Amino acid sequence: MNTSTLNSIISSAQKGEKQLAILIDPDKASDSYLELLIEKTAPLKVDLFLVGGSLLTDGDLRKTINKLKQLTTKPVVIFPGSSNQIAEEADAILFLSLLSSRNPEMLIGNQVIAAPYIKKTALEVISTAYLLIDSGAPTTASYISNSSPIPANKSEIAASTALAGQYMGMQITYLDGGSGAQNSIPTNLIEKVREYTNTPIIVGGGIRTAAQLNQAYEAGADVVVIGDAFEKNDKLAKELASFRSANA
Ligand code: 1GP
Repeated sequence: MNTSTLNSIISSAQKGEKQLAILIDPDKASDSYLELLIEKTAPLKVDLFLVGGSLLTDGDLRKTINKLKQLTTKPVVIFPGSSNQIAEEADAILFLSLLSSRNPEMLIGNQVIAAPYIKKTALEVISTAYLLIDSGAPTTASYISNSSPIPANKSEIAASTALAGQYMGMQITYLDGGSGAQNSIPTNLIEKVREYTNTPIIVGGGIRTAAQLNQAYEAGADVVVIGDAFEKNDKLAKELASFRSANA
């Protein structure tokens, strides 16, 4: 089984090399948008691209992945919002179980539906403990998943949940406030999860500045995901580029 994307995330995490992922929403990813995004973010040394969304309307996942594969040699990883977001053109898929929920469909139902389709592809499958954390207001992810996020001030619940995921064999922990989150994940919550688990930690949701990126890294995030802010702020790539080169 192919494990190259996971191995690269683990080995960078072990070396303390902080990784940056860009989340692409296929609904917003015209060819020209992707071309511009790749050009603007080239100085950032992006480590991987995530593609997917809690709700896709007119976007085309496969087309977005194909275009990205033409534009970058970095891994393109599906971050599926549902069991039909599978495309063999990607390098890997985060096989998510929404451990913060008590919704059986998000914990195991969708995974059973997706598994036989994934089996027919050469996708690298990365088992991921996925935790939604309350970010101040409902997000598309919390609404569509019909689940309550973990309260942001309950770091011990997040840490215990992440540890349970690790004990169940999950390879990565993803702490997500949801795309466009009002508040990013509190640093003390990331720290607590870091204290409890030794899987790589991905953090995303509402990160809009270099300072927030740095705080997430300092708290123990190995990979930080930014999506919404790149769509809304033209200057962000420049701001992050100076931060990334100063901290490389
Ligand atoms: C959302 O973690 C990702 O699932 C990224 O969030 O779009 O707010 O950057 P943003």
